[in-house]
Amino acid sequence: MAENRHEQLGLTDEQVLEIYRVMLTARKIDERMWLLNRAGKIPFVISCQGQEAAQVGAAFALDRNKDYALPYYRDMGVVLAFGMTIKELMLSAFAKAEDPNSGGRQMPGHFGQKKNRIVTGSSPVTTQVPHAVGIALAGKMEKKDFVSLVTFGEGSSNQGDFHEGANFAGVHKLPVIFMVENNKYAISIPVSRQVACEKVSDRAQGYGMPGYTVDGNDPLAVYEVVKDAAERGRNGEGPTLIEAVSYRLTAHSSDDDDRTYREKEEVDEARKKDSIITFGNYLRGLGILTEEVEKEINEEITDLVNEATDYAENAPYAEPESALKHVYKE
Ligand SMILES: Cc1ncc(C[n+]2csc(CCOP(=O)(O)OP(=O)(O)O)c2C)c(N)n1
Ligand SMILES: [Mg+2]
Repeated sequence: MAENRHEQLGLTDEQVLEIYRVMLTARKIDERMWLLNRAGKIPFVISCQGQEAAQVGAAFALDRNKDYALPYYRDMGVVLAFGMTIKELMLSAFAKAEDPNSGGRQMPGHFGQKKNRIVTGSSPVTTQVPHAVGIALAGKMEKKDFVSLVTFGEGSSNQGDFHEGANFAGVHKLPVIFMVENNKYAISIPVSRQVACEKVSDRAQGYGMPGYTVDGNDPLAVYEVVKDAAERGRNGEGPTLIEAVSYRLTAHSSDDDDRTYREKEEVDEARKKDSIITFGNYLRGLGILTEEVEKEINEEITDLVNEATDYAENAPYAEPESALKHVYKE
């Protein structure tokens, strides 16, 4: 038998299987979206592929009935874990009126859903960081004990918004978890051309908070460090910077051709560490993901994705007359 690593984190077999299910759901939705895009049915895809472990591991370490998520465009795993449904994600991909994120008005990946405390972001990267800090400040002032999780790419960690937000949160000891999803690229720019320090987490010291770099392909490693960060936040000990290192398995978006700036061999090598495979193997090794369970989960998710695709494709677009809704006072 393989070593059981989740028990010592206080996770049950059911919980780790659920983590895997959400990761696989994100992957399968994403794969479907690429097919729909290439078939000319949806305009744009920006993938989570390669980052599911970090996203779902982090979300499961939070109190998903209380904490706030300020995700970025790749965070399908985060928003699924926070309660957004497959159908809702598909409605967004098809830009239909019923899309809960924006009624089909925003580009896909601009996640926002008030009832699940998923806070909508803007297209300029990293603007969600000061928002997360503001939410944490409000929580502290109102003596509530929630934390806010804000995620962004390593490229985005070079934006002023990150540095301003991190500094303010450090000074005021706010319950914010800054999680950098380091997928090694910012569109065509490799990480070696983005940051001069060795690890993005090294930056934490400058803002008076602890910084950790963890394997972003391992949901348990991410879970552990986010769990600790949430506890620190709730205890009034302030923010934490976490860097989850993985690899972007797809092109930047459906409008990008990554063959122009990276070798196929590099991508193939990274695929060997794909968390869907490696975490699946961990669960198989412990007899949790048996052949029977795996077949059942796969069929279940495929059915749900099929259903969601059909529903969203046939759903109506917003009425043209509603174009100015939320723009001017009504
Ligand atoms: C302020 C700003 N500058 C540039 C862009 C264009 N842009 C969109 S995504 C992106 C790359 C971001 O890279 P990273 O933060 O590493 O996230 P990743 O896409 O790799 O997950 C850029 C430059 C933008 N949206 N906003
Ligand atoms: Mg990146």
